Amino acid sequence: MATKKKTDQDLQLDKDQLKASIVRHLRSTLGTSEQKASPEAWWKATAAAVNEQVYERLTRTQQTHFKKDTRAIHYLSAEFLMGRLTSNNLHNLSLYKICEEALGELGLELTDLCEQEPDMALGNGGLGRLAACFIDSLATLNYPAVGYGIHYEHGLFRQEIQDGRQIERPDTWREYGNPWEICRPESVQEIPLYGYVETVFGDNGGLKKVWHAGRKIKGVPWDIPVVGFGGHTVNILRLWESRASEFFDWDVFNAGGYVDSQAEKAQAETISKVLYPNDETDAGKELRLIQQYFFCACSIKDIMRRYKRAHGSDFSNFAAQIAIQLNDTHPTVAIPELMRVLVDEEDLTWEAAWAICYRVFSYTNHTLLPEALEKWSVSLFEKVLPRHLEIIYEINAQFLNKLVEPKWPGDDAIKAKLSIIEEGAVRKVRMGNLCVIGSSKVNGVAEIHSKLVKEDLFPEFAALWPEKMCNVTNGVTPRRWLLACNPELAELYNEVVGKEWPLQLDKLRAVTQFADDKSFQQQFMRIKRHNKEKLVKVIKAETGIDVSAEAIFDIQIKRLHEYKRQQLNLIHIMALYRRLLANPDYDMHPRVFIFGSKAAPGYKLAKDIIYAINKLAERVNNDARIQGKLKVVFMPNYRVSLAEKLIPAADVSEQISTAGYEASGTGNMKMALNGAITIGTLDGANIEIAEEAGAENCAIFGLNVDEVKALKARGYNPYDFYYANSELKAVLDWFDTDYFTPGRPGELSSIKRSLLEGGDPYLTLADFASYSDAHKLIDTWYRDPALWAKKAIINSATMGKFNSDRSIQDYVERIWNLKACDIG
Ligand code: 73E
Repeated sequence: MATKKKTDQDLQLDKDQLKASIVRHLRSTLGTSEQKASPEAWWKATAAAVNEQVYERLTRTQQTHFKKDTRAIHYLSAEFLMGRLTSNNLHNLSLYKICEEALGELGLELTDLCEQEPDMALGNGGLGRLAACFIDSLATLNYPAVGYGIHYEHGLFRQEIQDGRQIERPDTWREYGNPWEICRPESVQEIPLYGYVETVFGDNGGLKKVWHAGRKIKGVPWDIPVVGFGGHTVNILRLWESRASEFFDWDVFNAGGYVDSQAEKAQAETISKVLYPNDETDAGKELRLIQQYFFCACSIKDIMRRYKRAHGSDFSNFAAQIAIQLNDTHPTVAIPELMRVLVDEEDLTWEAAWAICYRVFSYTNHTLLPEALEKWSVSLFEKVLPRHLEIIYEINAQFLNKLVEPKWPGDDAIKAKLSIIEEGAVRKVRMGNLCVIGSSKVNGVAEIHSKLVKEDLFPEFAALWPEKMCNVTNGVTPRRWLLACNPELAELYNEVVGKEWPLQLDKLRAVTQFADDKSFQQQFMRIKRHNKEKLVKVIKAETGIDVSAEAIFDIQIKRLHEYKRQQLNLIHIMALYRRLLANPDYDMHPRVFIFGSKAAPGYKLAKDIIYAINKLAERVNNDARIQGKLKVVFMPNYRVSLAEKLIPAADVSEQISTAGYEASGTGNMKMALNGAITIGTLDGANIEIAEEAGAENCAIFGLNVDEVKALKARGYNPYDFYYANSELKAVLDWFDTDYFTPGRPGELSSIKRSLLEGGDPYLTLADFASYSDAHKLIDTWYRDPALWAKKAIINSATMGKFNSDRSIQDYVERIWNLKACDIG
């Protein structure tokens, strides 16, 4: 029976309906009552009520996409750092206000209920959060899209700080069930692993490869609905959970001996058990390769199934219907997997399959750091994915013979460099090269980064395919990173420029005309002050530290890595402390330095830096001599939901990476959008932020990319800077004393060692003096409230470019060639 399609209007709830629905779900879904329900039950009942709306719109979206047979983008990413979804879904469905009222009538605070939700921390940092912003924008712009990833049972570890040191505890985001995910047993997939390849005669008399898997793993999909702003399109994020398969090939497996079936099950489930906590480093572990293959193979099967439902086995439309974006090299194995499926299972010729394959895939590079560029040993590949290795060899042979040899005849050095296989004592598969060869487009994530990808990382590939390389500057969703996290500023903007800015962030530029307006400045700074006061309470609750909202809130929040240079911030704070001790009247506006950062568990120096920050904090915060002019706060367990509290309260945004190392950064965009002034190097998106806001509204310091290269080429000697700057020398020597670790001298020495004997690979000492000057400038600016307000306003109002909707629109035009699909 045909039912009349509901319009958005038909679906829209009023307060009383929502309230009734929440209470109904409290009773019938949560099995409790208003009298005894816990805050958690209330949160889940609210989510269930919201889900009624979500599911209606999800079904409508899926039916429309199917009926219109739309081309879709499939965003493959090993990480999606979603954070919390309740407030976001309410905002995107225009239900936030009425939900607040409905709960208010029930005697509850919506913001309190939102605090019940654990973060979905299925990512390490910027790369995972970018994927989350992108799927928000795709749904918002009504593009047919599916996010594909891994349903980690444990996301990024929870960080505790004990005696100043980081302790890792397991993350348990779904221990008691998560209301935003739906299990889809009807779409389970089975994935082969290990085994061997046999060559047989095919039906047409030709030779054919058959992969006899050593074992099979079940992939169970969990769907998280992704509600676009305005609630028209609801796409899905599909995350694969691994389970033991009922199927078991005893013939093959018995050859290797008996294995206890329980152990078998545990092994299968290990695959999606935990997120590797390494940001910007290659784990190089067998399980990681299996994780990557597992989610890629499940996703390719899922894409195939959906394509064949509409087109059968006619693959002539495949590349027109399907676009796949590889979020860094982590999903690269999807390329040989699609080749395998097309050639071995669908019987296409190699040439036909390849013509489809490279048109389907595109690759985003996120980093130039050598330690992050993935390489898998050939022997591991051969063991886990024997057929894929053969396919990679064939792709490589064709590439070298048909493209490299004609362009550089007889040049073996270039062949060795461009080959997918790295020769040496341990032969390796270079996933970056495979990505470039197997993709129609390759993009970097900020102008400067894309230039370096082209000129330094892949220059020969760029010479072969000049059209392939492009840039898409990152962005962030203004719904989460302004509308939801900074409601007072959002309201002020609504009044001044109207309510379109969450979709058209460029509209905020009109606010610049009030940058000099006294009364607007006061309103703007009153909001900042209020956000800081709220953060003061959070800091007290989380760390016990008292800070004053009078002070400048100077924030560095990001993963801990030497190239991001938290150590530069640290030594500068120590320098300020020394100045204050030497001269109690040292003239500076009170400053609170706030850090939030997780270190990879095996990254010793990063953990030492966290320890040093905490030890410095203990000493400084309890030193009456400096009269509260300096405070240092390390906020434990930095995560998306904490970022939402820190960012609206930031006066100063620390973006101090060594130029050339931070591909883009996205925290820099979020803080500027919320009215913070950037102190930063000319690196990544900082360059474009300074272009938009005006260099005079940022505190830019340090060596630029060319100067970094030149200094390294000349031969950088950190001792030159150590001996030339007595303050710097004194600060570094402080690390060897027990001033911050009473009775335990040397506990912080590793930091000094890395900066001197270690050669200071990230040029911390070279940039110190310039960084210190930039901080002095910040201090003078802040002491002129009108000047500061003006700069803060201009920063916030000029961040329109960094809307992730703009990034997605760039991807659509430069790479994906997609059409928006009207659902209404
Ligand atoms: O500059 C950031 C960038 O803003 C970059 O470091 C980060 O990606 C962000 C989004 O484009 C990034 N993460 C990783 N590589 N680049 C990475 C590498 C291996 C594992 C996990 C993350």
